[in-house]
Amino acid sequence: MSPSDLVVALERARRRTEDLLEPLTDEQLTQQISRLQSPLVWDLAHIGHFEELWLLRRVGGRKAVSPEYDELYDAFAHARGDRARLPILSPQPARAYVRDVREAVLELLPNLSLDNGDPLLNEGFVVGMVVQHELQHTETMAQTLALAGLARRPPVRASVTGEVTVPSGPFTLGSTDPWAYDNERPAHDVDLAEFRIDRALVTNADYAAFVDAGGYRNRDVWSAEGWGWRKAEQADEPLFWDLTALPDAPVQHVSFHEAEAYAHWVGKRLPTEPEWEKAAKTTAADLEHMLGAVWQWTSSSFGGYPGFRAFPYAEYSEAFFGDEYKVLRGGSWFTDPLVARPTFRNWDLPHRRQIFSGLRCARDG
Ligand code: AVJ
Ligand code: FE
Repeated sequence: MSPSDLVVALERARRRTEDLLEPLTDEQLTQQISRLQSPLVWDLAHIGHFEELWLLRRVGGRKAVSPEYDELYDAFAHARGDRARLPILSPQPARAYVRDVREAVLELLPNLSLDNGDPLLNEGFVVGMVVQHELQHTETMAQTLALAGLARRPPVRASVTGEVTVPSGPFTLGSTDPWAYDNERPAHDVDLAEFRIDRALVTNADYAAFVDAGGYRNRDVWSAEGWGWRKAEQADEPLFWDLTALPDAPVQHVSFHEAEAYAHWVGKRLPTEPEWEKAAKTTAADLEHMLGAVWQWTSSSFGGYPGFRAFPYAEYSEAFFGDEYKVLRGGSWFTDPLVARPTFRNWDLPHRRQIFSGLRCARDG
């Protein structure tokens, strides 16, 4: 990674942010579109604040631009649904802030030594982290736009059927990529029993058969927690379920509970995280849309690999370890290819479905 590669990556992420926000009015940027999401202008300034914090302050030794931003743009300090009421920057000053931070970063970058033994700088890790953070927030903002009825997705279509058998045996779970997150490390060998995994994602037509067959009233295919969610939410179809949607496009905006119930209904199950990654690494040629179509729910809770060490901060991954969060794999149609890698681990609460989430079924071999 040379400094100019880092500049290219930073600029690509910024282009995606600008392309997404450019057509929006100040009203759309500042309003609380949903309690589930931040106002878009919060995400924007938070992107700048994260960049300021890690690149200008931690690496560059600069003083804070404005000390109150540390609390205003701390994702743990206020729930998403409360952020519109905070004294956050309005669109014009937010744009100016992120632009000024970036300008200072571009001045700083050529003077950085990327192999001085500091793990934060090794291979440009911290710049990669800032780039990925921005790209992840652009997807969060795209979810907000989906809730506002403003997100369109390109028509990805399933074109294969059947399953692939993944033979038993060891494979390497995790990543040695210098830009991988702490939760992808350390890479380690895992031995799995034989399993089968569907070559295609579950489509709208597949899922419509489940809805039409009364799947949402069929207690037997839901977990206890899933059934409780379904009743409380009065869910009877996916979020934004659109009967005019392409029947052979992957279903999206399903919760973990819905994904699990669907898989049970067809006599299958969700893949575990290691199964998903082994399929992606060893049989990808036989599988369609492993990356970049819809996030795929796995049956696994989010946790650290053996020997996990939080780096460079515990609030990225470790704060979310435990039974509460389920892991999604593969990236969505919106996810930048830098993030949608076979080892990347996303996670969310099992009832969330404003995310671009679908599923692929698996079963024992
Ligand atoms: C990995 C998508 C769950 O949005 O909470 C953004 C990514 N971390 N800023 C999230 C993240 C810090 C994270 N997810
Ligand atoms: Fe963030």
